[in-house]
Amino acid sequence: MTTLLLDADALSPSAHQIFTASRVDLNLTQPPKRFYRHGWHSWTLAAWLDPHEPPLPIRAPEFRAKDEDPAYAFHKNHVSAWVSAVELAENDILLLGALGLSGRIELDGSTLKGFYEDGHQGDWFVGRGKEDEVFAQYAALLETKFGKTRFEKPPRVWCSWYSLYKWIDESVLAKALHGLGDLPFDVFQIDDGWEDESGHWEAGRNFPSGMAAFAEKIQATGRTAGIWLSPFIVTPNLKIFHEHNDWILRDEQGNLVTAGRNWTGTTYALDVTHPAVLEWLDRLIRKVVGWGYGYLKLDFLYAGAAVGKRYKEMPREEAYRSALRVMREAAGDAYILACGAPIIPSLGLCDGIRIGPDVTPYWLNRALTVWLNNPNDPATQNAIRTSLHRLWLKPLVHIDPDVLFFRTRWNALTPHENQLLQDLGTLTGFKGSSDLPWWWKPSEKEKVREFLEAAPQVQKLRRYCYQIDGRIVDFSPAMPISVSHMDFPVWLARNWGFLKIVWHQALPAILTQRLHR
Ligand code: 9PG
Repeated sequence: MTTLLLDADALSPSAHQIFTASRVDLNLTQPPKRFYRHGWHSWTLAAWLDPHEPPLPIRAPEFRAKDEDPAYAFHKNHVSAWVSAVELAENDILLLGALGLSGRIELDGSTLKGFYEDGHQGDWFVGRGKEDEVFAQYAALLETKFGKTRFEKPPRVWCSWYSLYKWIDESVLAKALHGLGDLPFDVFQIDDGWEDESGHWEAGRNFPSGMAAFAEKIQATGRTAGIWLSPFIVTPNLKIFHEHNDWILRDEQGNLVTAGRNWTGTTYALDVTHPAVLEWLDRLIRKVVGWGYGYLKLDFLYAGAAVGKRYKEMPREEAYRSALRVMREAAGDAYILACGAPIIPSLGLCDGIRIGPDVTPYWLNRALTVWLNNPNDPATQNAIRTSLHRLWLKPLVHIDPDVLFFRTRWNALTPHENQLLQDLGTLTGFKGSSDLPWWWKPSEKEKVREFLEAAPQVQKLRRYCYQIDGRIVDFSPAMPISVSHMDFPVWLARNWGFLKIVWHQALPAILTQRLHR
């Protein structure tokens, strides 16, 4: 093991260096004013934080498993995945970035401690200077190491999730496809809900004509057919869960590793080093591409890098990357959008990556975000915050901030909040929507066309402030992170079922007994 000791003062402005070490201790002489924390996967918080505020674990375990890197969910210090930075002075930052898959950086008082989780040696980049320049240098090194997207321009995508959610069937999707008319969407993507159960990847009961028939329908409109899959997770209701129980990842004690909850309930992670699992993944992707789908949204990918004891012993993110490579090869020319995906281990193997949590047609759910201390929860504010802190990835991969809303129907965002989300879409260049065409007023539909065709001039003024075609856009309202130290709401949520029984059954029983006495 080699630990490299560095002094921040020794790095002059605009200097950068590359080192090989298993640990790097970067002494800052004093605790920094701001600390850049980069979340592990698509939905996990990326933001400049006040280091005096200690990290607070997400309160609900179901969300912790889905939204955080499980290895550091209870760490006493802030831990950043692969890259971290501190502010030394106005627009003078110091960045420490790993160039290997399992690099993490902990802020311990006034020391930035970089380490490789597997204990091996790896490369590190240390750079000092203007924020955008230093991040660009780090991104360029990542490109050399892992590669970049193969496509010039991100596609414009219509996706079924944020209007229909799970409630899709072939007739409502056919109506949506027809309703889009000649709007310049390049991809029509079917999201979760086409399958009866995540893990059983066949047309569900709502798609009696089969998935190949629907892909053909999409292609007939001149668009690429897109489909959603969560290839690394399975649910206990599946046949393979029981028939191939050895495919499911277990921890050191032999217990199954959960991968958080999704809409169907608790999910489990596949052991992606198992040869039979890799073969199954290869066949799955070839089948779906064979149906005619040229755009694959691969979701809940973090499950491939869950903490556990694998068939083949290797660092979890290496296991993840090898399995993603199998799917990349099986996908041929198809576009891969990685979602819920560990960021750096996906580079070079996917074409686009979701860079924030899900958007919602409202700004924030205080119960889920604030009371549960979960800034990764689906909410437009959370999505804008994290995505904006990941714009530096743009030269490497198409960065998907999730869909934008053009509808006023079923939309509780204020016009200003909605405009901020659209402006974020402009910054990333990835343009998507889920609005049902019949929800748009004629003027809104025209706005969609204009937006999809526009290529406005964008200029960055400050960290959260941009100029888009002469209009000043300030994203600061999306930046605050509120946490709660109050336990009562959580207690209430946990005990709701019990309280209901007391209220509806026990209490009346006691009262009637009294009355009868
Ligand atoms: C489909 C969706 C969409 C979406 C993805 C992902 O249970 N949950 O709390 C939960 C939150 C978000 C989530 C899924 C489940 O979103 O980001 O675009 O594809 O899956 O299920």
